[in-house]
Amino acid sequence: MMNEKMQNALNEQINKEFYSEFLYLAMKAYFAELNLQGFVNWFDVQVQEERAHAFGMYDYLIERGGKVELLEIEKPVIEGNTPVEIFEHVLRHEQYVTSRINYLLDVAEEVKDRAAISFLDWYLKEQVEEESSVGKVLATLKLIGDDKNALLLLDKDLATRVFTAPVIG
Ligand code: OFO
Repeated sequence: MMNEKMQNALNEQINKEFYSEFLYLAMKAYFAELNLQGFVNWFDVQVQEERAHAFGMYDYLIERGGKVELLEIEKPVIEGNTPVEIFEHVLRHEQYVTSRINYLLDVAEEVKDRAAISFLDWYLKEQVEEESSVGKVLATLKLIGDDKNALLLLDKDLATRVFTAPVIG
């Protein structure tokens, strides 16, 4: 039986991962309107990753004999009107998610759930990668400024991103 506080925290995080999927779906549509297909692809990969993160926790709860409780997913709100502002929002969002994974680890430590600590370590490493990859795109966008040709080059680069189903845990 899983500790109730741990179980609740995991259910809340499942919800946050699905919210992330929704947020990135909304951002994908923003870039589709601009016809920046490489950015569309980048967000499409991001969407699939978030779904995989949610399902990773969902499967884990079931595996541990816990109770999955699916919570209402909020309407996503994009902060910003330019690619730079949107990637600033993505970075803020990922930093927030990192803080939530740290909170989950705090709970796991508090209730002495070593199995959960080991499971959540994967998410912590994933967040380091997420923040880093988002930070790189943001830094490039800032360098690009108003240069449309450079933006199209970045778009071409982002078109090469491929989703690989993660092996979680
Ligand atoms: Fe699930 O890592 Fe982004 O939010």
